[in-house]
Amino acid sequence: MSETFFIEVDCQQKNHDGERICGDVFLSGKVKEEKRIVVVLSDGMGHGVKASVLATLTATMALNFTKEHKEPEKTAEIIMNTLPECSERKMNYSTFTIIDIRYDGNITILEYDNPESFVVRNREILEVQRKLITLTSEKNKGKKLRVFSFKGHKGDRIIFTTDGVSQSGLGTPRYPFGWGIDNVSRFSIDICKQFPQISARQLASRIINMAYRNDGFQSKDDTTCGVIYLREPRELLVCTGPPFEKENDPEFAAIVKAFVGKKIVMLQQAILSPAN
Ligand SMILES: [Mn+2]
Repeated sequence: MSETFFIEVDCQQKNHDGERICGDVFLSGKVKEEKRIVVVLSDGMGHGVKASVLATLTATMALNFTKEHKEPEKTAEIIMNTLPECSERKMNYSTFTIIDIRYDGNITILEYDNPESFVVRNREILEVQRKLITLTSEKNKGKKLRVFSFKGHKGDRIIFTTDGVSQSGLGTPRYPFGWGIDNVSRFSIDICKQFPQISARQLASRIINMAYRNDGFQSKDDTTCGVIYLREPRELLVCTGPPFEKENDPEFAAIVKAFVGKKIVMLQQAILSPAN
């Protein structure tokens, strides 16, 4: 039986110092009929408008191809063939992370050149087996995609960033080689221990703010953190409408009473057994 959870998706960003536009692009989309959510993060090379255009192109293609179930290799090839290539370094102008979440908890993550994403489960980093896909077409020969799948559980948090986060603080005495994704994972675990119910948005904000601090409050790159939190669904009861038929009022009141009563019981249980 699959657990029921709500998929909370959020993303926080800081632009490269002095830029008014972000060169990292985050997109997400629902495929309601298939019970899926696809989330994409792309980092366009450089910063400012040019980076933003490249990343928007990449993210849009990645999102739409993934929605349509195109194979990862094909998606990657099309993106790489569409985008211009840096003439000196023979590198593509943008990177991407694609996360495909099914409501039943089956999650697949595909990465190209972005820092490795990670999953926090029960205050630990979930161990995953990454598979390397090497592209074979003449133009993109040797380029590597990383892919892994896992079954998500209630409480899991998937955290993914651009290199603006992992390389924050680069060259400072504290982090001569940058903050590093291991430190980002440790930091995330600490935050989740401190605030077991922290929302996707708040966790992403804390990570971004720390990266910003590492960079001395002048971001050296566009900095993005996305968080997907498989959380306990929250129930909401909306009561509205004019009282047309008085004789139905007690029934209406009973629904509200039952709902509120259930909430109080749940609240008591939560107080008696705080989440560990
Ligand atoms: Mn970057």
